[in-house]
Amino acid sequence: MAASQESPDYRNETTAEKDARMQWWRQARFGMFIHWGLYAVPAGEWDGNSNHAEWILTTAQIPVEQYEKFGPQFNPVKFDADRWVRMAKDAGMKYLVITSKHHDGFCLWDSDATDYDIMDRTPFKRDILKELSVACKAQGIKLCFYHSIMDWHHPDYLPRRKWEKRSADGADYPRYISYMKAQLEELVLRYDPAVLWFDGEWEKTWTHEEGLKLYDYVRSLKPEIIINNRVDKGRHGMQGTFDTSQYAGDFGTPEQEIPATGLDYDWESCITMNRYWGWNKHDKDFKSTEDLIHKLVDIASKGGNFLLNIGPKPDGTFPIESIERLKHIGQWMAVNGESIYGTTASPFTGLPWGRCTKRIDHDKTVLYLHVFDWPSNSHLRIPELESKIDTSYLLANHEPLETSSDEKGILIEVPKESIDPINTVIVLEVKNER
Ligand code: H79
Repeated sequence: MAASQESPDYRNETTAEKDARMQWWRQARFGMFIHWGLYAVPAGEWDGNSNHAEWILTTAQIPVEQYEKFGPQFNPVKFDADRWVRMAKDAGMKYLVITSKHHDGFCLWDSDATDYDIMDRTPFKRDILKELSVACKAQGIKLCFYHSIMDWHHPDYLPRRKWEKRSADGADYPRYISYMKAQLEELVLRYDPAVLWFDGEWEKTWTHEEGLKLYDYVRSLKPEIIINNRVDKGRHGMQGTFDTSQYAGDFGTPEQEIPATGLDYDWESCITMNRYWGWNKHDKDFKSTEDLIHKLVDIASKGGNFLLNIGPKPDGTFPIESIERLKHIGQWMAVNGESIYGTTASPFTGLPWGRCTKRIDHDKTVLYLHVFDWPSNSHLRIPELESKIDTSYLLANHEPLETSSDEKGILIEVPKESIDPINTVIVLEVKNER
């Protein structure tokens, strides 16, 4: 063998270098997650049970050969990449994370490393990731990939599920790692993703050592790429927090939850709109638009990003309930986006009526007060604020507001009626907050 080359340690970067790499992501604050694959075909249903989704191979214990039969049935003729990207953009989202490969191992692009993909196993025969990359580029949305380390289909992946009949004889896990790396090279070099979002890292076969190597490998393909913490073994369950000094990963990944307070590193909460990630036709348990906007604001007020999931149908369309919610969130964002993009965590620990986001603008600090519960007496009180107020106004119409201060903090005179009952934003410009 040739003398081993010193490979750069990509985790050893300066704060300024990391800041530059994370800049667009911190500005973005809001992205769309898309879980789509063969599991959309059974739509959550198997053997009379309807409590399945993207995990159906495992939760319904479907043998691989039988699961493969969903391939010929996957023909999303209504898929329109421009339309998907437009819906994300109109909702105010700045990036899109789609499952290049979920745990079932099926690939949404034309991979050279396997025939278990959209071109070879479906009548659709269109490279979904290619079409999305063109649409995202045209519309200025960052395209990102979710890629599962766990793979229930690849013969070299280990361990097998306990209930499986497939033999593990001849399975070669290091060869599986090479397969995954070859696929990641295709994904990065062909489609230029802005983020790689790993998952399925928790099985014993995946090690901390391989996690570090995979992180460096993906960075070597595209040094400015951003990688989540599930590349390595540091994640604390669904909380998604991790020890950034020991483990690789550029951001934490709380799943279906929002941390109680901010974290001292970057993080992104991924949350479903209804119960399941993948399409389940019985799942009508959608969160309200109000709830989703409050979640977005709650997350921004703690310095995180919100990755909101859609589970498209097998015909290539989004569920109607998702379309409606995206549209309504977009209407709120069109008026109030300034209070979200590029903001940082609130200086307040708890506000009885809502949340606060913050922007430092040269020598002034702009506080955005998100009023979820509009006061009935026209007085909005901001406790614990001792700064000198420069100006205050309603973000929606720039109507100025009167402020006063006493020993209990600041008092703002607000109109009788809110502008938006879900969340009306008041801007406070202060010299030096707190
Ligand atoms: O892709 C979606 C889900 O299919 C996937 N992640 C989101 C983004 C997902 N996989 N598993 N789960 C969700 C729940 C699994 C939780 C567990 Fe564990 C895996 C429990 C034990 C192993 C993660 C690792 C939580 C604790 C340790």
